[in-house]
Amino acid sequence: MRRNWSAAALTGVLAVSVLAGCGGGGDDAGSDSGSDGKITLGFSQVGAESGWRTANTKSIQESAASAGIDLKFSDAQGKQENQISAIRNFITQKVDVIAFSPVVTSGWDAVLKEAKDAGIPVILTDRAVDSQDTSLYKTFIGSDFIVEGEKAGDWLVKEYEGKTEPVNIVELQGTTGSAPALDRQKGFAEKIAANPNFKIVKSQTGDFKRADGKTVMETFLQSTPDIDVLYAHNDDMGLGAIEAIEAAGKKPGTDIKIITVDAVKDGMTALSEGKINFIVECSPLLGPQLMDLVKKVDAGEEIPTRVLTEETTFTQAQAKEALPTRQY
Ligand code: GYE
Repeated sequence: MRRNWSAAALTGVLAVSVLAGCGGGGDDAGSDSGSDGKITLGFSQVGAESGWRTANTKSIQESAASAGIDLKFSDAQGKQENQISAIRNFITQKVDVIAFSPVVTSGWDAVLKEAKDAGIPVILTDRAVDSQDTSLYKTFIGSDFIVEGEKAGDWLVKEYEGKTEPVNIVELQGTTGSAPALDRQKGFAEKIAANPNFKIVKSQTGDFKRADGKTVMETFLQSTPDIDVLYAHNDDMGLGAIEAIEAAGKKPGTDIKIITVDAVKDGMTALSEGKINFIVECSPLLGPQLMDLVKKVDAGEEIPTRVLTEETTFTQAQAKEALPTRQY
């Protein structure tokens, strides 16, 4: 399909690689692509904020290795400016494909345009951007976070079916301005609107981190004695909150019902122990599918503009059953 740029650039790229073959070309660690015929993928990761993220990084690194793709991996430590400069570096290094998991949704147009002008295809991984111009990237692979929030809300609505007393909910949001935080909040809010007894009494970011989940939950517990439910946008924040709840002399999962998202091993263990009541799965194992898309994009093949991850939900019994074979 879009052979136009690849075809036009191909001769040039080959010539440049041959010339650059023994001369470096500015790449770090001498991982000069092209000379060995490998596809070079520049990947900018959000950071290492959660168990989900660590599993995602592992999946990407392992599947790049087994797909024979030369991966240039960059960790942005949670900062958008680091991601922007990593992407600019990838452009300078003339990688074949760029993939990244955008820390927040907004502010990407300029750098994405630079990649497009350089003829380097971009794949969004895990999180979306709010750019109006969808020609700035080839595809977006990842979960539907609104659906995840809806699944969390549906469970709660069922759990309190037929009950009439007020239900005080506190929410630990993910990273401010990130697609999963925005969408998990939205999907959940839409579903719980079905029951007028539900009230979100506090909602604050815990940045998807365990330590922040703990400290924010401490402040929730101090200011609001009457918490019935905690909805945490990921397992890690939920696990941090559990520590705060126990320190306050309350029983997580019993005194306060807890719903989280991700279903990483630590979360699933807490669920199997009854400290969490329900987990919505979000799979971090995007590596193999991503490498497949990278190869197709590099070959100029047509690919779907949206690739959705398949996911489920877990109750305590289901967590017990799934834990022994859980990969992450
Ligand atoms: O749920 C959270 C991580 O973007 C889906 O980011 C991802 C989220 C995941 O830090 O644990």
